[in-house]
Amino acid sequence: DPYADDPVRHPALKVNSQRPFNAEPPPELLTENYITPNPFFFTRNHLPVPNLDPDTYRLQVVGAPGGQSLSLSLDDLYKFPKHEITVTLQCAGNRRSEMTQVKAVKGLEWKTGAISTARWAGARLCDVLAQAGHQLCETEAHVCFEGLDSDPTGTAYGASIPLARALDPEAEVLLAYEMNGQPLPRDHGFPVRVVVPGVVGARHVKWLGKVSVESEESYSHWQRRDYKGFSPSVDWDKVDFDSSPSIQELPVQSAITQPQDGETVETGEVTIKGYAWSGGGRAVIRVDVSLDGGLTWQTAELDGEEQRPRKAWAWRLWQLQVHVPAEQKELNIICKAVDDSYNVQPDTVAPIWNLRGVLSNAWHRIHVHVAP
Ligand code: MTE
Ligand code: MO
Repeated sequence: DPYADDPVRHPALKVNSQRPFNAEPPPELLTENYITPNPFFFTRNHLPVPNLDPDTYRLQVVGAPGGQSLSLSLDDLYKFPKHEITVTLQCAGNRRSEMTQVKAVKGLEWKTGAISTARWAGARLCDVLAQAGHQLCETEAHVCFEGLDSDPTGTAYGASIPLARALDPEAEVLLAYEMNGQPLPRDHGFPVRVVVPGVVGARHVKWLGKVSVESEESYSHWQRRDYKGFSPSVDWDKVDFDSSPSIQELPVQSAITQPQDGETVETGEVTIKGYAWSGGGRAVIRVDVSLDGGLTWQTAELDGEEQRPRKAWAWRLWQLQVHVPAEQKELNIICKAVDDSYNVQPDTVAPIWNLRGVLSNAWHRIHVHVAP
């Protein structure tokens, strides 16, 4: 059993798949803290968790196609300036279960919890690439990442990002060795993972073994044959993965975490809570909440850290106190967020449905009963 050596996990996590391990925190835990405690951080593994020895760990860095490679130990990485930032990581499949309700899709049934936030610390990728003497100045260049997790045929997890993002110090791409002040937990990439702020989780390669500058995107299955968006009319018979770009920055997203769908609330003061986030460093500027299925809207209060312009890498938690009158029997609660490019979420799922169930960011709608 290649999974026999997987780490022990927190029992509060909602497990979507045991082997490989995929789990999300329940909604009430997800937004209890602005920074997600490590044991509750959602986990998305495609393969068994490798057990790596920090003393013999080496990161291979190749600065140019076919160029010489640098071999960095953990101590070598610690010598680069240590950079620490708060970043929200979201899987492209977050809220996939809502797409399934429209029509079946292929993928794990994530609810609203395939998203979490941590303080990440490590070396900036641009500093490491500078030391590796990256040379390629082509605009169509990519930085490819390879994990040390692999399937029985020896194929490793891999992904890539455009070189321009990797070299931009303002993009703050990290080779992270700390998560919330601790060494990375095994499930989250011990000893080193990539953190690409504002970009889909799939590019944040864990158990990082190799970084290389290439003229082509990663040839990994997960870069080329997965994590892409398609029209609702495309099905598995006619899908052409080469026709869509790989997902990088994610669209604006929000969800309600309290109360939960189907719950019964008391009349009087009710607190509605949730999260909102947008990709590419775009800040969330507003969250609108409706109690009547979208007829009228109120603006929620945004909590959490102030956002830096163009570097809003982390989510905002939000809440709204409402008064539910005694004669009310039910509430149809909706939330929708707006980012600082005035991007908004689509109102329904059907027009953004896609066969892989990615990019599910329609208005989040829940129905709650009011206690008589
Ligand atoms: N890196 C490796 N090596 N193997 C993986 O399976 N999964 C990716 C990414 N990095 C993965 C990986 C995906 S799809 C996501 S969403 C994030 O890791 C999840 O990171 P987390 O488990 O720390 O939340
Ligand atoms: Mo993912």
